[in-house]
Amino acid sequence: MRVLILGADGYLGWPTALDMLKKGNEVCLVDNYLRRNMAKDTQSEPLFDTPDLKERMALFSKITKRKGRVEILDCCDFDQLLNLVKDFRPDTLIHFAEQPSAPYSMKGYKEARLTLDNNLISTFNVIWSVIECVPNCHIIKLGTMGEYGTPNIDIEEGWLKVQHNGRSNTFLYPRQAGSLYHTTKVLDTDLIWFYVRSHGMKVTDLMQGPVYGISTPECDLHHDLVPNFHYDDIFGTVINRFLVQAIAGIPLTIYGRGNQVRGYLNLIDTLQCIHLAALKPPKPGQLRILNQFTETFSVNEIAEKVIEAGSEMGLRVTAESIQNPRQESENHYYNPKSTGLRELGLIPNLMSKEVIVEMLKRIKNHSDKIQPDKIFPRVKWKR
Ligand code: USQ
Repeated sequence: MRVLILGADGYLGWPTALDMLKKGNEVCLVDNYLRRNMAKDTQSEPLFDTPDLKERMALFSKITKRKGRVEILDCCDFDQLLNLVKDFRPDTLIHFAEQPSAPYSMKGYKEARLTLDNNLISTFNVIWSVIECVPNCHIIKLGTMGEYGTPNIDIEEGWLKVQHNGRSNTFLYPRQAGSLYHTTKVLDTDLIWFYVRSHGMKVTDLMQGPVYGISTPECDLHHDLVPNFHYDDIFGTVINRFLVQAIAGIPLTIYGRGNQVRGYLNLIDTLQCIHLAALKPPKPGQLRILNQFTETFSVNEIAEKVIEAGSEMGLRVTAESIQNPRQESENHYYNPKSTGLRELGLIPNLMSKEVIVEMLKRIKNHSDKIQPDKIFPRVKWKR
């Protein structure tokens, strides 16, 4: 396959690119370093320094003799993206090029506006560059389980059959996101669904839960190939944050009552899901929505698991409920379905004690780099 990866410098984009190269695909990696710059601006730098995309790719190709093309460009610039798509002619386009942080999107007007502009315009440009140059290309778009929110009914996989006054119809499952970031993903889905209907596009929208994990087999070929790993309050996801807090001896920061349940998955399973989706595209005119997580936990359950794994390593890990900076339900029903990816062949790597211990050991090797002032929440949803 000819695979175009937008947002290839990110936590998910970079390991996906290496995985696609290893599998023998022709890969073009695109990024404009938005996340790197936002992390610097908000003092949220990752735990490990990562060389820039061109340097990292040069290193990977030196080790493996497999080389991806790297382009530094902004997907919000339509002409640049269109020219690249025209030239590279992808069979599969994977769109990660969005501002990924819910807290960042809730910081203030400037950050909310950047999130809205960047996420919607990049998606709109992706759609139009495919329509204009490669209408048969399969778009794989990273959405989020957070699009659904926490409704008091079972969460279906993208669609809901509604019975009304004796008639029935199937609609996009109702969405009610809990941050502006998550709301931009809802708007993306609506945009995509419109163009799928009007232009017969082939799109997979992956509703992904929070991801955890440090590395992947290809990223482990050299210490400079490891993905960026955030543990700060803005870009760090909850499990990665708890691992760092455990090593730093800081009580795990449970927001509010800690009964918030989400669907989680290991970084290596994100790569599996994307590869499986790419191998079996939907039909023209089909918007395929897949719920992408492997297991659900409450925040309290995650804390218990990290405490248990920590004690195995002789660490005395504690947890503390702190005021929740977000507006979210702390006690809610949560029963999301996720059968589509398993039907495509996903074999989940679950969050066992061994997996957590392994991650803790890796972080321990970098404990001197942990900056405690990056840990406590700095952004409140409501001021
Ligand atoms: N939480 C804590 N303590 C912390 C950090 C988070 O209790 O120190 C709680 C949050 O309040 C929330 C849950 O953990 O209830 C998950 O938070 P998160 O920061 O791991 O995830 P979130 O902000 O929802 O966003 C992350 C990614 C985002 C992706 C999303 C999937 O940053 O890009 O879309 O996970 S989902 O949440 O399913 O929408």
